[in-house]
Parts: sequence; C-alpha cells; structure tokens
Amino acid sequence: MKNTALDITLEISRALAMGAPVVAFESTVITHGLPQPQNLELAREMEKQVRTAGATPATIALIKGKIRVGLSDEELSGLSKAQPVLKVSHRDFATARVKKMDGGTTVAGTMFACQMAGIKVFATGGIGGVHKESSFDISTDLHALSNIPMIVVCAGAKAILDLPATLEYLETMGVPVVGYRTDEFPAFYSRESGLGVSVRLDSPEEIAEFARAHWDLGMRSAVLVTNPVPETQAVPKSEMDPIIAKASAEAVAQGIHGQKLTPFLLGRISELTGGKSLRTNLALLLNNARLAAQIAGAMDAKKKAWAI
Ligand code: PSU
Ligand code: MN
Repeated sequence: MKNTALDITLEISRALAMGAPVVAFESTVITHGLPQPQNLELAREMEKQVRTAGATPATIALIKGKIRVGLSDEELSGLSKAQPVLKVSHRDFATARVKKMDGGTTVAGTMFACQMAGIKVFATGGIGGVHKESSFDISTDLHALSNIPMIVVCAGAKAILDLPATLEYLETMGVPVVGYRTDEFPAFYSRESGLGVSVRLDSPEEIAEFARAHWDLGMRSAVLVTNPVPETQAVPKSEMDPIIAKASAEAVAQGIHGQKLTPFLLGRISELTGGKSLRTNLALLLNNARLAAQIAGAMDAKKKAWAI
C-alpha cells in the first residue's frame, strides 16, 4: 500500500524488502529528552553503532508534517535545534500533518510509524508509563505496546514513574516484559527496582525465538525487552530516589502536567545530579542500540533458516 503520509529512504526500503536487519529510533529523545549538543551527537552515534553491528538504522521523525523513516544528517541536525517542535504521539500526527510541522516521535509515535513501514525492532532509552503525580496520566506508549507487534528495547522505565503500576498495566495489556540477562525490571539510571520481569532471556537469539513464538500464537502485543544500563555507568537507586522525589515535588508545585511533565522531570534530574544522570542516559541509549541490532540480526538469521 502506498501511503502518502509516509516517506522511507531508499536505503531502508531496500533493506526491508531484502529482509535485512533494520533498527528504528525515536526522536522525542532528540527534540525533548536531551540537551544540545548531546542530543545530535547521540543520534549520530546510535546510527553508527547500529551500522557497525551490521544493521540499517532508521531514525523516525515528522518533517514538515510528513512521517519520515530515515533522516539525512542535515535533517537530524535541524531537528536537534528546531523550536518549536511537536512531541508526537498518536493524537498529534494529524496536527503535525495539517500544520506541516516538525516533530519528535515518542515511543508510541515511533511504533505507529514502524508498523506502517514494516520495521520490527526499535531501540529507545526508557518507555513512558503511569505517572506518580496523576493516576490519569498514563503514557500512550503503554497502549501502543499492547497492540503493535514489534520488539522494543529499553532500559526499563524511569523511577519518575509509578513503576509497579506501569508493570501492572503492561501485564493487563498482555505485554511480555523480558529481562535481558536479569530477573529484575531495570529502572533506567539504576539497574535495580525491586520489581520482577515476566521472563528472563540471556541472548539475542533467545529473544528472537521468544518474539516469534509470541506472534505465532496469534498475540498482537509488543515484546518489551529491558536491558539494564552497564554497571560502570549505573547510578544506585538509593542515590536516585531522593532526587526524583525532589523533581516530582517541584513539578506538582509548579503545576506541570501532560506532555510537558516527562521533559521537565528529565531536565531537572539532570541538573540535580550535575550531569551524572545525563552520562548514564547516553550510555544506556547506546547499549540499547547495540542490543537491538543484535536482535534484528538474530531475527534475520532465523528467517533465512526457516526459508530453506
Ligand atoms: N523516558 C525517558 N526519556 C524520554 C522519554 C521517556 O527516559 O525521552 C520520552 C519518550 O519518547 C517517551 C515519552 O515515549 O517521553 C513519553 O512521554 P509521555 O509520558 O508524555 O507519554
Ligand atoms: Mn503523559
């Protein structure tokens, strides 16, 4: 089906047509999640890591209202500096389209575009979830995970969220939460949360096999792979908890809510940790890009084995 809202680069559409491994990236992390110039450096480095691992990177964003799969370096650079720029989840695509705006796609928005494009593996930092400040602030990311069949690699979810409620919601919606070489759900900056995953898997091949089994059964939900930040870059939970509590209290005091809440909390946490959390954030994003490329490669290898 030719979709005029969607624009895929030749390189990516060729890779998809050949069944070669492709890894998608979101762009809200570039437009709203990280400061300049680290956002652009990170976006470039993630693409590089994926290429080194033998897969094709596909950064997804809205450019002048069009859903773009694969960006040129000029476009990536423009997006990293664009002001104002939309944060695009499901409800915002039509806004971007009719107003011909640039926008960074959230996890949910990126999954929507991946489904249109036929991309099966996506790497991000942390997913959105149920916020602590308001029981009605539940990220569209959770809804997307419940009904878009693809693999999403993340470092868990930040403890700015209500993590037990987020995991309950994922369970209700039938989303398997895979711990990569861990039994514990990682909390983004920290490797520990005190909460469990639904299954532990120890290799990219096992993850590819698991996803295949999930979808072969007729399930339509995503497989959420949680990859703990490398030990050398992790910040202990005990160190993060008071900082997160302070940032959350400030958000409540300042009346910050809705789409602005996540970017506000991320920015404040980075300030309060004197940039330490930012370094952790960058490290886990690259770590997730590498694992996603390995998983995409393992899925590709499986497909070929089955075709014989
Ligand atoms: N969590 C992070 N960093 C981020 C985000 C989440 O640690 O940059 C971004 C992602 O793009 C995610 C979005 O999809 O925030 C969730 O926003 P909301 O809570 O408004 O749905
Ligand atoms: Mn929200």
